Amino acid sequence: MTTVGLVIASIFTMTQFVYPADLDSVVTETRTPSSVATQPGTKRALIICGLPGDAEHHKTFAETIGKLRDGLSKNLGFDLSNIVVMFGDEPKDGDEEFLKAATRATREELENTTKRICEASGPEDTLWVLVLGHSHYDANHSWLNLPGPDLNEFEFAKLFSSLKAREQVFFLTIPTSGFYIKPLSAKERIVIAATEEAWETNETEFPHELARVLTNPPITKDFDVDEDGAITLFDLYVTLARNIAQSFLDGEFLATEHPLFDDNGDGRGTDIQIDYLTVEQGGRVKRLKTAKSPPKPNAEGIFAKSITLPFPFKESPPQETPKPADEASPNTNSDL
Ligand SMILES: [Ca+2]
Repeated sequence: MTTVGLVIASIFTMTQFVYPADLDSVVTETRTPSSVATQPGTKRALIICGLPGDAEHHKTFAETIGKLRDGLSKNLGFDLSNIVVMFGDEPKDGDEEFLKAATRATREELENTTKRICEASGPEDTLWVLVLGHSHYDANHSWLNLPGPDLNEFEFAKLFSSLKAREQVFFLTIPTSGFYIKPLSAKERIVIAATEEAWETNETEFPHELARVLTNPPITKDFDVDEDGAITLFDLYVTLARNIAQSFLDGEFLATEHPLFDDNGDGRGTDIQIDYLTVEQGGRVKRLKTAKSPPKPNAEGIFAKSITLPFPFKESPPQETPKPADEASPNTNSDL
């Protein structure tokens, strides 16, 4: 990220953490924003991976699920016992124990498990739902590929219709996931889709980038994309969208996934990342102009900015101090 020397005052009410004055001078330390410690309720996560495909994809998805679980547990305060994993494939010898013990992600088991989670979740609780795997679009619906009967976006949304948790976050990381926004959308429910609607049917990079950021977050000053002094769900989403856009640029590929975001319940996904991506990344970087005008009531992203995430505070690595020329190239022939 390019360094912008502007500190944009937050217009949102939230507990903020303060950067140390000498940000670049200290090696990594950890610290938890105080607002997270006061969050009541249980934090649950449900990771659903449909049919992964061939052996290579089984391995890739298994590794990504492992990282997601690690990141949720180590960096976001989810107890491992409250992270439920459902996997579409039969376990294989090389799988980790948690995956071997995972419930099979069939339609029937999804109905049972989500019913159980919805019943257990109270109004003070948190539920994050992460969906991975493959899908197919039949010109009417996006279908999550499962062992046995598949599930479309409306059927998926219905699984969570009775959910009362205060913090509800959905990451639909599958192809054609833009279709899931409309049926899932609700006021103060965050729905993130890896792709637009229509024909973004290619395998997605989103779940793997999510796993990378959750396990190895950027340094805090880069992670805080809106520079409000807190790492929130807004920052996480924009970071993911930006990293994915940049990865297509780096590979000189045409971007085949364009993430969308909804948290205002209007049923329409928005590319709220657009003001934080460069023109080359598909954005328009107009942060200063945007930040000067207060957002409209019910604007997309306001609720996400109120959800502070307990990522450890991470400093810049210490800079290598260049050695003076005479030290860098000692005169080994000083006796001559
Ligand atoms: Ca922020």
